Amino acid sequence: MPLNSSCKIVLTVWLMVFVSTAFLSADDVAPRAEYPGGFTRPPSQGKDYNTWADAEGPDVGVIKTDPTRLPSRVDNSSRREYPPVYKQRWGACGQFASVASIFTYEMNVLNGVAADTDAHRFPAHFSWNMMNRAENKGSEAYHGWEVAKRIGIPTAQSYGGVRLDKIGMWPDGYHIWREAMEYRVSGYRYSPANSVAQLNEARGWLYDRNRESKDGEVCGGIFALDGRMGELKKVTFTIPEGQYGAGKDLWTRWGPSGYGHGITCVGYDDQIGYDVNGDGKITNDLDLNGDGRVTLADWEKGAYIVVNSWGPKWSGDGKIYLLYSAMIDPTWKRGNYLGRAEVKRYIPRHTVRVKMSCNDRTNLRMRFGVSGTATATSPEHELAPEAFNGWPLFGRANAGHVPLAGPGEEGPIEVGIDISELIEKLSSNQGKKQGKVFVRLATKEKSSTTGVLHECALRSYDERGRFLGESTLEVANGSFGEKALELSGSLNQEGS
Ligand SMILES: [Ca+2]
Ligand SMILES: [Ca+2]
Repeated sequence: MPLNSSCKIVLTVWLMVFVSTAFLSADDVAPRAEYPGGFTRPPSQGKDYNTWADAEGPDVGVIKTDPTRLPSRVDNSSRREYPPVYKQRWGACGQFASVASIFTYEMNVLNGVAADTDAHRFPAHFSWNMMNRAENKGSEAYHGWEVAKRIGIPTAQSYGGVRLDKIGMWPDGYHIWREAMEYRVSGYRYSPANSVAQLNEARGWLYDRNRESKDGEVCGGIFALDGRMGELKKVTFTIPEGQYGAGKDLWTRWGPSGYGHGITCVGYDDQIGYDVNGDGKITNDLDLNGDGRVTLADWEKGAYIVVNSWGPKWSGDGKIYLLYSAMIDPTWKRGNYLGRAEVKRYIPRHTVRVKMSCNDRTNLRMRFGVSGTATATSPEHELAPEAFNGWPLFGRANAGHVPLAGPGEEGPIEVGIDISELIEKLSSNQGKKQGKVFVRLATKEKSSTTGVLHECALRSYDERGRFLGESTLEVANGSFGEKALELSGSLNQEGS
């Protein structure tokens, strides 16, 4: 197709701006963050919600890097920080990708440890049970990353494994919730991989996070992606004998039908290819889709390395190649994007230890408040933790209309809630926070939900996370329901 004059002008401008970047052409769209739909962030937060706002690393496309530095192959699943290939239980693929694989890998990179023990692995089911309505429901990667932002994720060691045997269970034990607070996501981002420039940014993230580190060892990041899995046999091929990667399986495109499946992109290999159009050659310079241009969509060579949570024996080793060109699929928009997460460690300074029961955890309404005045009768600042207010962040997804502990589990559990953010609003006197703390337990209006508070205590920690002390609030008979239960006490903890 001949270029018309306006295209020629655009082409000239592109060449002027990117003349030093060999890969870019008129068809290339620069790397950028994007929010293509409700699967990339919680719709309740509106279109201005910046999922990368609290991250420290540079945003997608901010740093211009030289793609010629990139090696032809990167496989981060062979690094010690990466956990084993898991076999998922129930429809928790989104959390096996976003938390059990990606969060685990990133946290181990941050901490400099190997994923060789449950103490350095993170469960798929903790975050899943925050949003699956206590049923076998699917999840998005962002659900896990938002749980990790707002609560944290406990290790598989304290949680009782990467997966549990029953859907919808919440952990019983303050120490599990307290541990979770330390392991957090600071930000997450989706970006398209539909042009060569975007592909190079993605390859750069997988190789060295586009930091172009000059000091020896580099360590790349990994991605969540959402594949369409129907009629997979039609798009799965084994690389023939005599070719690079012979015997390995490859997806030439997403399945022609079906629904989304959360999987993990751990690397790439530029040499892997497949003769998609059957002309006897593996090419990147022929127009295979007949649109008159040669773009990434036409490439037969170059593939992502994908880990699937269908077990270590699936496709030989639990992994498969996915052609770069497969990510350009107008019939499967979800499959056009890669999601990354940045993690951080965090030390809470003030928490609440609560032992309680409630016969419908989604109808629970728990609020904490503080006032700087010891004689105050109402709080100046308040905090309503998502998990104990029915997860308004997740819209229709929630933890289910089941008891606090899980389906059929009427008894109390002990949980921990971080209220550092609230206490930090109070002024200090000689390093000690002073004021009054309020606790309000209620239930959703017009519901018949009831609960019983057994124990409620404020805890404080020093800047290294060492326990300083606990002060107990008087609970009285602890019952709440149509009538709210309100407690208060002065903030007079040791060291607080
Ligand atoms: Ca070919
Ligand atoms: Ca083409």
